[in-house]
Amino acid sequence: MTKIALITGATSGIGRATAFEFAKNGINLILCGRREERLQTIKTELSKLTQVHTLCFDVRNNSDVKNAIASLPEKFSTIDILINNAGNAHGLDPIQTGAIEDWDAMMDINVKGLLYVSKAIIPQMTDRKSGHIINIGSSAGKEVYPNGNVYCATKHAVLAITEGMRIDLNPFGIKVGAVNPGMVETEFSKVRFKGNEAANNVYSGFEALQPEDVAEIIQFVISRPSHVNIADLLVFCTAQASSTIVNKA
Ligand code: NDP
Ligand code: 8X3
Repeated sequence: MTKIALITGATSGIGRATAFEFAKNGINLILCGRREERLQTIKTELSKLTQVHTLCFDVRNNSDVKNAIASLPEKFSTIDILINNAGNAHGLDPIQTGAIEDWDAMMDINVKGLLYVSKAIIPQMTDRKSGHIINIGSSAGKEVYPNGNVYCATKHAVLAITEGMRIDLNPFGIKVGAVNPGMVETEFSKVRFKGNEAANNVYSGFEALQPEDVAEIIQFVISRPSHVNIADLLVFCTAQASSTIVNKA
């Protein structure tokens, strides 16, 4: 049976690469993001390989999330795989000078947005007693690094939510797991540094993970036999040993 995956944050980086990887593997796609034009471009490209539906909404707005999921046409309404990927870091400042707007954005998108999307989709999974949820955490959810404070807190929360979901959804046979990458070369740093110069240096001097590397791992995770659930996976590029140790040339 052809599966349907809903991917949040599919307009860029890891989410976009996952959409391409899933399409190659014949999975039908519901692609989400705020940038409608990008969604349409990706839909045009991937429609050659699989069936694609797009949903344009901000994960921060719970009623928009609910309306978007409720609007799905019949043939896309059964979601087998949920990839909770939408998220970003906003700022890299010590706690004493961090901006409230950055903290709000990270909490609202990375934590509350993930919960809103999950809440809109989980009931159909519990009804069917099947489904697979993958939350994109981060190495920042495993350790805290200088100036990472609130971003790290949101990713620690993603890991706690993942464990909570896995426990509560266990009686329903629903798989839940987290994929936690280290540094991946995407638009992540452009968002974190708001387009400032600092964003240009983040991935220089070493070979960072590419979004396609993470997408292949996600494809591996979702393609395990039904009795196998990869609960928690940490992946670094070879040059990275921890959040603060990167072997740069
Ligand atoms: P990108 O900036 O390339 O992509 C982020 C995606 O999230 C975009 O598609 C964006 O879409 C979407 N998004 C952001 N805010 C919202 C919102 N309010 N509502 C809906 N969608 C939103 O970054 P990455 O691909 O790197 O990040 C994806 C995930 O991976 C994030 O959760 C990030 O924390 C995590 N991660 C990233 C790492 C890295 O080093 N890059 C490492 C570890 C984890 P749009 O703007 O169109 O809404
Ligand atoms: C993204 C990786 O090291 O910038 O989650 O926090 S890091």
